[in-house]
Amino acid sequence: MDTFKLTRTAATLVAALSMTFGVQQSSAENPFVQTWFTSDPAPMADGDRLYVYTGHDEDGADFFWMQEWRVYSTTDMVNWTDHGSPLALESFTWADDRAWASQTIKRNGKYYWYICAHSKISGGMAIGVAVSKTPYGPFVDAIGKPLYETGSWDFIDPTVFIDNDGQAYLYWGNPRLYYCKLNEDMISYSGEVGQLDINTTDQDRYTEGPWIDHYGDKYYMIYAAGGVPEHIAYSESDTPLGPWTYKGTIMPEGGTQSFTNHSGVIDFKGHSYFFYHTGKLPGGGGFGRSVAVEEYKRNADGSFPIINPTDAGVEPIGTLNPYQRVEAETMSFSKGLHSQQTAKTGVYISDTHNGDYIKVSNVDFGQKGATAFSVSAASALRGGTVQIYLDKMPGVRDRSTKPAATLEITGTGGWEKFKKFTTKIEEPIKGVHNVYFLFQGRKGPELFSLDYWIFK
Ligand code: FUB
Repeated sequence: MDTFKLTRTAATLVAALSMTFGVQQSSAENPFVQTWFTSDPAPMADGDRLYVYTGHDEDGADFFWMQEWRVYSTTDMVNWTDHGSPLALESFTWADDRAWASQTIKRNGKYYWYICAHSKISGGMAIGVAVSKTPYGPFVDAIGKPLYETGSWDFIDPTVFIDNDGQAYLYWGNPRLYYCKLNEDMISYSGEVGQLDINTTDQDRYTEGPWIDHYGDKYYMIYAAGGVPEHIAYSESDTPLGPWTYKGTIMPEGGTQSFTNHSGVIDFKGHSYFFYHTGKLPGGGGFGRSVAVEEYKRNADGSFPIINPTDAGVEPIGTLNPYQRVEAETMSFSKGLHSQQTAKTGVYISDTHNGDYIKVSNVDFGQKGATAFSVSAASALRGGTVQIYLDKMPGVRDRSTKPAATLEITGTGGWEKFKKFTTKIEEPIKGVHNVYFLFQGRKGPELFSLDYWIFK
């Protein structure tokens, strides 16, 4: 059995153990996506927005049987918009399984999404590349075949960067670290595929999930280390191809409830962020992972501090304008919901039941205040109500926390037959608030789908 298969066998054992002993679940805002299980986060800043490209762990999975990749974005680091899944195994005629870790980069106005998947051509894992004119797709296979494969199972987890001199590099691999030099077209490479020695001790050995980071005049290779359960470690070099000096741990093992970890770092609007994944959502674990983020401060010499997982996540770095259409799939937290997407509506929120809710943080209503609230909703049944709470949800048997407004949604004849519903707000909402939309109705059935909302 090769190292890859050994790694996976150990992973299955760890997962089984965590199921046996049970995992404590959190409902805080980190992980920052609650509508689906998401994994292997890869951040990319583009203008005013930070995008995160993720995998999608299947509900109830007993392995990484992943079929699509997903995209989320934010301008303020707490309210995340779900852009759905603009790339899936079906996007690649040669891929038939394991839509694993990926990363996207922009060059010459196009977005290149490097992925790995199981190849029906070679029978191993292969590196592929998709391209789009926007960061959220639609993405198409850029070359109609794998960018690199030999039939080896090693070829997973691509990471990409463009150096100051314009040379782009692609790295990948488990349990070895491979690289190639990409051509300027970003969809072909020149020269041989090489292997890098990351120079670690056995305890911290390179395992998978590389992330290349260029900071100052140093190159940092960040990776999942030590076999499963994984921690995140890094090595430093003066060149993109080494020699590498092992620098230590960034995120220690433990506290994530996931036996894998997979990281990506980025600077955005003057802050430094470390993305990783955990198994902390209800029903999650080693094969039901969720992307999370921590803010960190780099040491003066460019090295990383130790970063520990938190349930709180990061502070907002902006406010949300409620007087523009806000997609219902933009939120800082939600309970009980999923998102769907159709060609007509795009992404919308589904699976609302009595007691479910959406939280949107740091909403700035200004001093004039909001006097009306509208939502685009659809229901094949009888609908229900959306209650708006400011800064606090009512507790159990709490009669003193009153909604700022209640909007009734009636049946529209279909889960995707959207109609605009509006209600007045008696006392204008002013200032900056965390807004909760609480859904109420008959206990049991789904209530309604939500496309967008807006205050006036
Ligand atoms: O998500 C599937 C695999 O698990 C990734 O490719 C690895 O990095 C690990 O996170």
